Amino acid sequence: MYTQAMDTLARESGDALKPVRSTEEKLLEERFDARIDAGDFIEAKDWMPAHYRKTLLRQISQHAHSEIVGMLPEGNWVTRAPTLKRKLILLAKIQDEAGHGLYLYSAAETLGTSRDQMLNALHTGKAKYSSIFNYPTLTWADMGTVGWLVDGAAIMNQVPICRCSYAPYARAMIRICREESFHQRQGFEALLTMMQQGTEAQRAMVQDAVNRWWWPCLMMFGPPDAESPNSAQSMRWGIKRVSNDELRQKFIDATVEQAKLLGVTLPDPELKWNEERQQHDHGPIDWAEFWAVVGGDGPCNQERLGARVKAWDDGAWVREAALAHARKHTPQQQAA
Ligand code: BYC
Repeated sequence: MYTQAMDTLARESGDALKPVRSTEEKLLEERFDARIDAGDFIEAKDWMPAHYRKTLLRQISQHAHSEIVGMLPEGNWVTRAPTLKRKLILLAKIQDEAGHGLYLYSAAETLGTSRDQMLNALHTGKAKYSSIFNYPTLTWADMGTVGWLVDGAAIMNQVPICRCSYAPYARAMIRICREESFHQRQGFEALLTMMQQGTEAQRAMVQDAVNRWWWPCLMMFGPPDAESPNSAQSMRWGIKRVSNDELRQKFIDATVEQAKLLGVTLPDPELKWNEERQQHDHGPIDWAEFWAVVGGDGPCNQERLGARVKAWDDGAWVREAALAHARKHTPQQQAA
């Protein structure tokens, strides 16, 4: 609908700018809200408010960027996996993540922004990706811990997105979540092997990895609800179904039990069961650290972005060759 492009701003009394909406647009918005309230899914060609489109594009493209940046800390360990079996599992997981990036970029493209534009935003530091991938993977136990905790947190956050009101995103998430489940289980199993069959040094390596990843994993769910600028509107539109704090709490409650099975300690002396709330209490999260990492000041931000930009530059010849091949096969070329 042409009205989607009519994002005109009119100067009202004073200096405040307010969008002018036609009667038709107001009607469209009412119908859209009614569809959301009825639990309908929105498809790419349906009318949607400009802000809904923008919010989705922001979240889906950030999610896609997280998948492909998330390949880097693991790629670091492919040549050092301890056995052939572990190497194959790790390679499969990393390939899955490339696939997740592709599904998500495709879902975002349905909203009218090209992949090149999204990647440009990533490479120039304008777009965000998950804070978690700005931490280093120092030992082999980090691979198991990333699978167990990082993918575990990702599943907790992503399962509700399978019911996101924007259908192309929801469809992509169903497949992604199935694969994430394998990722989490392989991580847990790798750690269990080290804890039950490993040496004292290997068990200490697992505990050290858990100590380093626990708090950054809790930050993955985003800022507390009261300080989350996007949550209220995203929940209203059914983009987010469960709040940042609720998901974080569910993750903590589930992980405490798994940690007992593994025989590791979670590095929070204040972590304890609260009978009244029927949930675990936990110690304070260092939000200053979170915002520093999100703002570009984490331990590996520069390295991660540098690696992505290099991969893009190194791949220029592939893109050029693919374009040349496509041009050769266009009907005009064939007719000539
Ligand atoms: N890191 O208002 P809020 C994976 C930003 S992939 C960086 O609560 P929202 C995996 C947020 O963007 C993991 N930035 O935002 C892959 C916002 O800034 P802008 C990625 C963060 O969007 C490979 C500001 O803080 N998962 O798991 O309502 C291997 C205020 O936050 C973070 C997804 O992307 C963060 N952790 O909620 C293994 C899932 N948190 O954009 C694993 C989809 C917040 O206004 N995304 N910010 O400048 C979401 O569910 C939501 O976007 C979030 C944030 C819960 C992450």
